[in-house]
Amino acid sequence: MTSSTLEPRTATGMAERRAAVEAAAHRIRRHALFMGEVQGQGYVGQALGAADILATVYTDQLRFRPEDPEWEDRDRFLLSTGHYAIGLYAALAEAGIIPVEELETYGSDGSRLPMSGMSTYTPGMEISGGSLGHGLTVAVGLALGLRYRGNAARVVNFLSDGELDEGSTWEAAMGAAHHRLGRLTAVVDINALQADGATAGVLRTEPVTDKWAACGWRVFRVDGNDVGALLEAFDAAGSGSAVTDDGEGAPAVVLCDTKVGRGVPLLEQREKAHFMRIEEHEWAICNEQLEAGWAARQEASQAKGQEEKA
Ligand SMILES: Cc1ncc(C[n+]2csc(CCOP(=O)(O)OP(=O)(O)O)c2C)c(N)n1
Ligand SMILES: [Mg+2]
Repeated sequence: MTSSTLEPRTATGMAERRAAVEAAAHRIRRHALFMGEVQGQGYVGQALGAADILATVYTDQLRFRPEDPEWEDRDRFLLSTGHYAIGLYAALAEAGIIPVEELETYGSDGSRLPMSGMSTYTPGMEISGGSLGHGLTVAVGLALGLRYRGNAARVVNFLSDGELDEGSTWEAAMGAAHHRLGRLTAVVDINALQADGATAGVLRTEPVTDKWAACGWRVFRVDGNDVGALLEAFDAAGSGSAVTDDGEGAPAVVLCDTKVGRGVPLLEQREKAHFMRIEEHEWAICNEQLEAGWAARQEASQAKGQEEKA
């Protein structure tokens, strides 16, 4: 497995930033398949779908010190969806907060990397998230507390579309706008899926853009597997004239339409995608498909670059 530690924001130009994030997203996908294979199952589809979001946040957006995960001025990333922990562990390994070698302990007895995220177990895991629908409420309190203390850290809360079924999410959304928490960003993984089936069939939450706007948020909706679009949305969400130096302003939400299993066609087509059981012989196919897709994309972007130069 390739390993590398990413320093946040080493790249400056948009093309460079995008390339750095895309490479990190690929490694996050690789790590996720590796962890899934060790366990033989898991929330692999979510990690693959959200890899571009996680890479954007950890490679490009957040300020943190890998050697000091408790650094007081760090930006906070709150994963309210505990079952997405596999994706976050991959991102934390990429960020240098946990060792890449530790990923193979995922889901094992005594591991710091349990299947559902636990803040007391894992460095860089800000909250425990097994009970869904609470992350945004914690994020609101945290953002408010940081502002009272004069700390300019950004708070980013990652939610799933299933969490939009929960009343507590909307109470928090209204509270954030009421308190003008301009340094709070919510990011929603709209993968159109929940444990009980398609999101549209469980509870119709659309039009979600209008709902967030009605609660007083600045809203950005993007293809959550398009790194360029993610970078632009996160840049706009994080700063700008919309937020005062004291952090007062409308909070921002980045609504990300993603594809479960993204990057591995075999898994993109799975019907039962919430908790994937993957046969032993299928892991090699998954890894091959991931690498083949990445190689093809690299070739295409190199050819495009040469065309543009010519
Ligand atoms: C408060 C609460 N209610 C129910 C559950 C059971 N549960 C676990 S995952 C899940 C699906 C939630 O939707 P989403 O996160 O969008 O699913 P995914 O995209 O990962 O398939 C549910 C209902 C839970 N963990 N917490
Ligand atoms: Mg979902």
